Amino acid sequence: MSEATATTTDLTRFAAQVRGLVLKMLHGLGYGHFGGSLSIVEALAALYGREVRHDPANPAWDERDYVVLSKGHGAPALYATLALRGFMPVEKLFTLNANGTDLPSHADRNKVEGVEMTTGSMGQGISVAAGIAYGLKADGRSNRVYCIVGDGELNEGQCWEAAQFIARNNLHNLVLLVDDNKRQLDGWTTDISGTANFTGKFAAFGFHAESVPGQDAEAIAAALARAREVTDAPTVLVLDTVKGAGVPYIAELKDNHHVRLDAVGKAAVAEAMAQLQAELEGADR
Ligand SMILES: Cc1ncc(C[n+]2csc(CCOP(=O)(O)OP(=O)(O)O)c2C)c(N)n1
Ligand SMILES: [Mg+2]
Repeated sequence: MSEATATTTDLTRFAAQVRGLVLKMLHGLGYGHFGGSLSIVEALAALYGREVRHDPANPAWDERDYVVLSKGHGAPALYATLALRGFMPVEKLFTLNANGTDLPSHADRNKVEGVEMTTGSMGQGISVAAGIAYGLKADGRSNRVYCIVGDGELNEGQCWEAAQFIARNNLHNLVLLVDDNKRQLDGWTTDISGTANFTGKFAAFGFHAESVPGQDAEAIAAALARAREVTDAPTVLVLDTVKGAGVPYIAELKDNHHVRLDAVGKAAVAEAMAQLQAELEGADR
């Protein structure tokens, strides 16, 4: 099996490695987008561990699949995943946000190999993903496109314009993954934009819509495999996730979107890191 098609048999372990690196990066900095990085760890593990055709030695490979992280502030998790797949040395991760860094806090395609789209302005990535999928389909190519969008991000009208376009053109080569972590920058999504029911909304737009346990990498991988078989509609996977997943201290914070760690927070995150490390080492024995 070539690098390009290598898969990870143990997705749970892969996810734990990604989560551990995210924590190490943000703990070292003392601040960052903890909540929205931690909730997408399993989605990224399923994508890069099993589903996405990629070649770290040739990031621009013609046959690659495309991942667009529309919620660009989740970049630490994407960078960690790419590093573990070999797109960059793991040590480079710890330059996140440093002066002159090539790893800005939001995903940047001009600076990071493997990142397909520069994102951070909510709502734009999904439109770009639609365009990529449209072009690939028009050219009769088999590459697939995956787009991770936030539940709060779906407040943006642009997302629904893109959803109409995706359904109208039956872009079944595209899978949307909604990180339904119930929270956005300034509170609970239902308090801000009303009832969510994303599966119902996307189904009404013409999508094949599934609800998936979003902190279960195997379940996500299975749903992604099912999506390949759906050719009469694009697929959306609404991932039932927790903002700050894997770190109770972060998940329970009132404001966990962008967290600046105080002494208590530093200790709590350090404890979560130690626990993850022990689990990974225990699994090795
Ligand atoms: C167009 C635009 N408006 C506002 C913001 C500020 N902003 C950054 S993240 C965010 C909330 C995102 O919430 P969600 O999509 O639920 O992300 P997550 O829960 O994963 O952090 C907002 C409003 C932005 N980046 N872009
Ligand atoms: Mg959210």
